[in-house]
Amino acid sequence: MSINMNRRDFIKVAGMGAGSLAFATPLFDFTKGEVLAPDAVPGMYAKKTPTYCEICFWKCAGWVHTNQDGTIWKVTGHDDDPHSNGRLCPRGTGGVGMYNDEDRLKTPLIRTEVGGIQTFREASWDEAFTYIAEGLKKVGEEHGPECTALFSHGSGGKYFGDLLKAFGSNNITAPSYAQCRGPREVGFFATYGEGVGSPERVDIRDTRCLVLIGSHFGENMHNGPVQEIAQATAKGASIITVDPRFSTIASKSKFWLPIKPATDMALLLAWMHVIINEGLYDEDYVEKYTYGFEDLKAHVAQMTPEWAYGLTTIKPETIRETAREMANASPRVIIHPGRHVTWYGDDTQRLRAVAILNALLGSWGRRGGYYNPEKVSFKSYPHPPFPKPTRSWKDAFPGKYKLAGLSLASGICDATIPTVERDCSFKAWIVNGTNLIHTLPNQANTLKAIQALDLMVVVDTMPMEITGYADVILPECTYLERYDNIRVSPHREPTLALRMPAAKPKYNTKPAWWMAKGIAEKMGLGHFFPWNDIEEKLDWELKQVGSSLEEMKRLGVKKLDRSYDDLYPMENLEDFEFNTNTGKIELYSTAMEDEGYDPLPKYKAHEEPPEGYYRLIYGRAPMHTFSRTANNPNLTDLMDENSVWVNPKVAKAWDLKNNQYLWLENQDGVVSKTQIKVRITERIRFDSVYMVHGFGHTNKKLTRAHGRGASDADLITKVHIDPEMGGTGMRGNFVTFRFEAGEEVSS
Ligand SMILES: Nc1nc2c(c(=O)[nH]1)N[C@H]1C(S)=C(S)[C@@H](COP(=O)(O)OP(=O)(O)OC[C@H]3O[C@@H](n4cnc5c(=O)[nH]c(N)nc54)[C@H](O)[C@@H]3O)O[C@H]1N2
Ligand SMILES: Nc1nc2c(c(=O)[nH]1)N[C@H]1C(S)=C(S)[C@@H](COP(=O)(O)OP(=O)(O)OC[C@H]3O[C@@H](n4cnc5c(=O)[nH]c(N)nc54)[C@H](O)[C@@H]3O)O[C@H]1N2
Ligand code: SF4
Ligand SMILES: [Mo]
Repeated sequence: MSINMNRRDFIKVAGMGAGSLAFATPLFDFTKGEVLAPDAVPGMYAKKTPTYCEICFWKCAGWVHTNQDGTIWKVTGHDDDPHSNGRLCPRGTGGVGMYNDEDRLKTPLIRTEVGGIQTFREASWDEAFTYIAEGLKKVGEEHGPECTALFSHGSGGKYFGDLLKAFGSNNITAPSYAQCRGPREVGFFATYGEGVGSPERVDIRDTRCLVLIGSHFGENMHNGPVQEIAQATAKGASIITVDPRFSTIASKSKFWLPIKPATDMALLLAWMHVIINEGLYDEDYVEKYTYGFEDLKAHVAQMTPEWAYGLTTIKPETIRETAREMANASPRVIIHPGRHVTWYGDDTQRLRAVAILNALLGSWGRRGGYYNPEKVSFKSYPHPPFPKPTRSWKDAFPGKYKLAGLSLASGICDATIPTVERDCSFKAWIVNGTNLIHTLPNQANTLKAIQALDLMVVVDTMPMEITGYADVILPECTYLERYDNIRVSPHREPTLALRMPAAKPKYNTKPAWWMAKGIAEKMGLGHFFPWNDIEEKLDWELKQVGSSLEEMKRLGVKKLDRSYDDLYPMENLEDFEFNTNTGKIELYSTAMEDEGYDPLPKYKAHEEPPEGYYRLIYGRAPMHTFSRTANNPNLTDLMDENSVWVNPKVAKAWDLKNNQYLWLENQDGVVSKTQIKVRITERIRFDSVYMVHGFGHTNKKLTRAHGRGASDADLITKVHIDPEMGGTGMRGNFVTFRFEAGEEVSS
């Protein structure tokens, strides 16, 4: 790596021995679909234990099946669970590979120096906790506890969050906001006074028309929508897919609009133009519920399909035809809000346009549109009040990102790099379940921040890239080996779901709750974790809502009744006051205006690829989740590298051959650290290339993932920041082909 790393070198040498020979052979390989009948092997089907999946954040509830000797052999869906409806996706089924992966982190490790070379040494849990407690306290004394931050993605984050809050810091962040769905929440909140939430409140199963702008279900394997799309299409629903790539879902759609990337706003505005000018909108709904219709009408008056054609390359007739298709289905139509929406930096505004279009068609609060979700009102085990921090990450960005509803992972990273103006930068990070090297854009910036830290603790299950920069590594056991908080996510009906250990943790690994409580005790903060063990805490919490741990161990999932019959609150134009300044759905956003942002979404031209470069776009593969599954033995069996999709015209111009390996170089001269295979296909436009995110691992300890495929994250050095909420637009990077390695040698 070119960056100076004296303070914290990436540690390549395996400093660990314990358990490294312990190799657990999976009972058998069921990834190719040959799931044995329960009685196929005597004694195989001995026990099932409730869980909810951690392979992605859809959190499907299921059962973990163990055989007589206690070995986990498969995970299946839970029939009563609205997230999974009894079925897991390929990744969830392959979750057992995470448990069996022999490359797992096995024991706590502490950075040390031997003969001038940095390495990790094995440590006891007690030693590791003492090291962390002292490190955090030192930062607290020298700079204030507010100079510590938690980056977390996943269940254990709640416990480390409580640890940080008990210490006096509120700087708790996840990449699922500024790198994922933040702009969507802000765009919808500004319009409806409510966000979309997760799972998304979209009533796909009863819709008549589903519009997908970039959302690539089928590759994006979120279980609920994928199942509901099948239900809806079986009942005759149509799908309109807008994607520069012929995605799996595009192939199942009535209309595929191969839009020129970065121009979706023009299409959305032209659709509004047609819907308003042809009188296709839901007049009663707009009249009763919305604010600013006349302003919107004037705003889109000139934004004709002919205007949009010049920008989007979508023919005017197709724009009209698809607008009519949506209107015919109204109000049972969903212009889907998407999920990973941090694309071009004007994403909050694009999502505002999506929100407005839904309002014109009267789909919010209506069957087949957007339903009103409910979750169990859940009380956490009581603890003393947390101290009030006097500073927060926001202080580093005066007057900026005023609509950010949650903290920004990228913002905290930026505020860790010291500047002369700022009196305190972040000095300690706890990183739990997020591989920031692959997750945050602009790796050089992330590494610069890491070099400025006094302490970095990484809690992970695998020796991912981020662990190589840690001072202390804490190995978490997998979700199949632990308790976590009760899942209470909102849905059509409120549910509870339990995750409990199906097997003893392998190696010297432990659950997050145990680690956070242990560190708190070392720091004299044990009273914030006033339960003896997690079972006591969960049982108390469950009893408050009329269940118990004993009951949940039997049921796994418990459905509760809704408190009100208001799944579709606007179905019959019932009175409703929205949580906005005007109490209405704000087509014209007064909140945006008050903060100095555009009250109506505007089209903004984005930079085009220079000659010989192509826009880098990325997405998901059905059998992998981000970078976290790339070493999973079951899932690498299904897909073990990504490829770069190249249009035949481009391939011809560069004389590329299918399956040829090459490197990619971006507009800033940054070269991918690893090689990637070429896939020549008409399914991608000539101005873009496409790859699946999550490959191109450089840590040699990932024996299956190391060096396989390339990482889009390596090439995302330019970031377009959303002015409203700080989301990091990552699709404004351009790449060209390169036939030799870059200077950076993979670590
Ligand atoms: N370039 C690029 N960047 C992106 C994206 C992209 O498509 N391209 N996608 C963005 C989006 S939408 C999101 S939501 C984020 C996702 O960002 P992340 O969630 O950070 O994604 P991963 O790369 O999977 O990193 C997860 C880490 O958690 C570890 N882990 C897995 N299970 C456990 C566990 O049970 N306990 C603990 N302690 N650790 C565990 C894994 O080993 C891995 O190191 O990334 C964002 N960043
Ligand atoms: N299998 C699997 N499923 C997952 C995940 C996973 O890791 N693996 N992660 C989950 C998470 S956290 C998230 S956030 C979601 C992300 O998944 P989604 O929210 O569905 O999709 P995006 O990542 O926004 O978009 C990817 C698609 O956008 C297209 N695209 C690129 N540029 C443009 C453009 O300018 N305009 C338009 N209209 N389309 C464009 C790409 O060709 C690609 O098909 O997936 C979720 N589901
Ligand atoms: S969608 Fe798949 S990976 Fe995600 S939680 Fe459900 S089963 Fe697990
Ligand atoms: Mo995401």
